[in-house]
Amino acid sequence: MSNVLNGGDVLVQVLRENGCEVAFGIVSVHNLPLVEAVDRDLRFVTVRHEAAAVNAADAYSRATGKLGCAITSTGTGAGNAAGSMVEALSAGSRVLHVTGNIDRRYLGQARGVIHETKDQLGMLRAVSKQALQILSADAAPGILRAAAAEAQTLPAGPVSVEWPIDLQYAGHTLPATGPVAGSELPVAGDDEIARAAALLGGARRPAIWVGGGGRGARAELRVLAERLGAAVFTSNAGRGAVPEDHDLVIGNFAASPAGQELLQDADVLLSVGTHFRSNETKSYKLVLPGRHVQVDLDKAALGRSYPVTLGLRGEAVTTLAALTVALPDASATEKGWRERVGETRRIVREKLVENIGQYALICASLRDRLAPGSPIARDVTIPSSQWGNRLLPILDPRTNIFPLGGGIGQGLAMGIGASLARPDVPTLVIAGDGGLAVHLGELLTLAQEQPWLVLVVFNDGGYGVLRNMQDQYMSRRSGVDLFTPDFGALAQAVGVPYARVTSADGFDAAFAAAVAVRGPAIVEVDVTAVGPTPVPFTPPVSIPGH
Ligand SMILES: Cc1ncc(C[n+]2csc(CCOP(=O)(O)OP(=O)(O)O)c2C)c(N)n1
Ligand SMILES: [Mg+2]
Repeated sequence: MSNVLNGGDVLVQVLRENGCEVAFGIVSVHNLPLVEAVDRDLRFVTVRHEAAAVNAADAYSRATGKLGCAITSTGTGAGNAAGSMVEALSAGSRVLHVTGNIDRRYLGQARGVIHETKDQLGMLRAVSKQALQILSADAAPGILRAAAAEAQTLPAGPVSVEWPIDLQYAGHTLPATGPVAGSELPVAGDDEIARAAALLGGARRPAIWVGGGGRGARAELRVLAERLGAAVFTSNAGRGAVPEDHDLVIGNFAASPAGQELLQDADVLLSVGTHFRSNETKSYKLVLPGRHVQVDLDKAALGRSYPVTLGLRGEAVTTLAALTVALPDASATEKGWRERVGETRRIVREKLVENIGQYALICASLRDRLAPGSPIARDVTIPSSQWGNRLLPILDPRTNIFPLGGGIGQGLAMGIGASLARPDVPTLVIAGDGGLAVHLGELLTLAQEQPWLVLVVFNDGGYGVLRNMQDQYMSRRSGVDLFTPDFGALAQAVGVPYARVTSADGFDAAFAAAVAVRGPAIVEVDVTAVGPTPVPFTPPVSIPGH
């Protein structure tokens, strides 16, 4: 059975096959048929910058585990998407990025066709898992399906497709089937599993470190951690893989003093799907236990940042399930280790609460007023880096939405994408005044789409984290003080309810009222009025001489 369709209809079909119901983008002469078809048959969300389209598609994907889709124009439009493609690539997000291209007959001639770019495919290749080119109507369905499949094949990542505009208008025949996401994932051998199980099963003080690659193995991680009585550390990306209200979860606290101590005292570490990224390992100086079993899909990751006793190449779910089955019946775990883990879990949190003073009230209010399944999108601002990325409990990995690559300005669009995927619960966005300003235009998207989303802006009149670094390490401040808008007037201009908070005590009532709006709302926290945290936050990067 086949039908004659234009390119937009084909894209809709491929999105449907992948359970994707929303695409984000900006309409252009170079994507008109795509936008028209998506808007007609699915949902097209007009963002105000192409970077936001990719961020929203990325978070839609993180919040659901499904494919997210961004549609951009040729040249500048595709280029605008690049920074957010870098983020989607860092995070391994399942994003299909479809962009225009000039008419096929003019390709590669540099004759100055509107939107023409020197090497668009090269640019896309540099920021995506894969970049593909459609060069005929016959090839389009196969290429789109292959792109969607590649984006979702583990290790997942964003895939770009460039599509000449004349071909988007052409008639297409859609074959009944096409490529599907790869299911043939590497599986560790029985011997290796047996050796790893013996190492883990013999551990007196076991620990597990979960990265983003372990997010999908929730049940398996929990069973394994409970069987072993293992301390569960996570990277920022691995947060919530075991819910952070679980007794064994230390969480993203490995670099804290008590976290480090526990990790050093552990005798066997099982790490799962992690880069051991610099920010979480004190730039690789964090000491790990002497015996280390590492599980990763990517062979190159095994032993890359830390030596391994045993590296298992395999996908997390199947490998962890096999490991659990192969564990010896009797537990070797030292008496008292579970209690020590519980104690450390308590200490690292208490210590952080001390360091942030009254901001702990804000943190507690956020968790109390949200649903367990509420997406929690965090831009790169002090409240995220200092406590949102650690203390604010993540109960479900799909709610853990943050720019892994550390780029500011992506939080609001991520929140919008996540909230459209989860309209049943309130979404939180934490942003600073600086990060919000990067894509202030997305306030208009927020006003237009009306998702149930509370944007909490921490306003300190500048790039606070860099200001803290300059105060600590440099002789003067530079480039950190910002003109900030009157957020109340701004909220009024876009018709979004707004409240300003000047004390930590006053936050809960304002936030509760904002959540009760069941639509977009903004809460501004006047950081200058609330006051500084007892311990100022500086990021974990090294400065020569310090
Ligand atoms: C795309 C990008 N540009 C620049 C930076 C450097 N940077 C990191 S945090 C930050 C300040 C963010 O300011 P704000 O959102 O107000 O948060 P605050 O630090 O004040 O809490 C900057 C400029 C970055 N991380 N990403
Ligand atoms: Mg700021």
